[in-house]
Amino acid sequence: MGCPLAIDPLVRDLDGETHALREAGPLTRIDLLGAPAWAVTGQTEARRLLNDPRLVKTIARWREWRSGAVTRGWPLIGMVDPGRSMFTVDGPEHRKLRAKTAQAITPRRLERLRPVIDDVTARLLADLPAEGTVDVKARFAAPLPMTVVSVLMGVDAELRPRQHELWSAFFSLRTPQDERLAAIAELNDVFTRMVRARARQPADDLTSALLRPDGGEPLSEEEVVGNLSAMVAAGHETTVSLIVNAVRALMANPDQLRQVLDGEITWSAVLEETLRWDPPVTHLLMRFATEDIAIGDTTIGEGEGVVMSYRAIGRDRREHGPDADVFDPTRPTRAKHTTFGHGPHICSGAALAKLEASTALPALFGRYPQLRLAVPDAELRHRPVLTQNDLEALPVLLGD
Ligand code: HEM
Ligand code: PLO
Repeated sequence: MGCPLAIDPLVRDLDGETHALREAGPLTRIDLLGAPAWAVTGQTEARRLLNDPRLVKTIARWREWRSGAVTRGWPLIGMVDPGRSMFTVDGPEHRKLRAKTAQAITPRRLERLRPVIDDVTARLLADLPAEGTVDVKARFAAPLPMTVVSVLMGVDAELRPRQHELWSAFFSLRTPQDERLAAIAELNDVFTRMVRARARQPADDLTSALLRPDGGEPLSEEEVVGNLSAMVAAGHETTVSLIVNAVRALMANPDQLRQVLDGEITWSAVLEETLRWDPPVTHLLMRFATEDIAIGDTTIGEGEGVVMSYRAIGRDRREHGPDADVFDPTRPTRAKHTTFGHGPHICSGAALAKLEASTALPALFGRYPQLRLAVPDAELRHRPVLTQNDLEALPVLLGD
């Protein structure tokens, strides 16, 4: 077996890393800041493993955790040991923890959020300075999902700026570990206070709904806090990148942008191809094997960790053909990606993410059809976030 491929926490060459992973095969050994794991880069293998009950979320099954090789000092610990929520349990318990949130964001219930999405989009657009270089990430793409998920869950407006800072510290691998652990503790405090307030006085939000037993067994305070934290983290951190990466891809492909603006290519096709080609999630940490699992000519050993490397999975040539590295919203397989996951933990917020992006993008390009990058594309940099595909900034010129 070759040397495990070390994943760069500073994300200095994301395309290079995605290619190296894909070329290493559908299952390959990686090094995650000192911890060994398997990376899955093939779509067929990913789907098979995501439906395999022998792979579980609980860190108690991880060999490196049991041996003490990985501790809370490991920078990625917040992704694999964040406490109890739908994200960290499996089987019947998982179904129970997930049911109410999944029901609350069905397409029908989402209609209630549409006016919020429209209003926030319009306000953010109106506030953009018409001249000079504008960071569309900071000024447009980032505030929308944070506001929408906060309204959905009932997070008060005055808490949102601090939330933004705390999540940013949580994800960045430049954050010293003691500061990251402090940010995790503060987030947990804020959400616990919020859940207690809703328990005393329910409001018309999903956090209050999570506290209602509705004839079933009630969730514990820890479970409600965990689900709230999962929704806020997942609901904002991913959708920002979907909007940013779609804007970037269109600016780099002016012919396709023209076809989109002329109505020859749909916004939905642009979103699906962005989700495949440059997805919001680079690596999804982590699942653990409860017994040896044979897949192809590889065996994942009992206790080993498995990462879904979604960006490499989107470039699988067996699924998308020899030109899988080309951004092409007209490709027939554009929607046949696995970017929202697969199996029991498949993303429950996919419809919401698409609703937000399919409101934001036409509004932005409709208002500013001349939109173009203010710096060469090659100068754009990623944030030091191993799991998320997160550009530092997207500087553009809006007008003529
Ligand atoms: C789970 C991707 C947007 C809420 C997931 C998973 C993926 C994913 C890959 C599977 C995790 C796993 O296998 O453990 C994305 C992408 C998004 C997006 C690419 C945007 C383009 C959202 C939004 C929300 C959301 C807007 C909520 C408002 C969740 C939750 C889970 C999840 C709660 C955990 C589900 C579970 O473990 O049962 N997402 N997501 N996501 N997502 Fe999303
Ligand atoms: C963030 C820390 C929370 O305390 C627990 C949590 C739950 C859901 C996770 C989220 C964390 C990180 C971002 C994840 C999200 C589910 C989907 C989202 C992984 C660990 C993606 C795909 O990026």
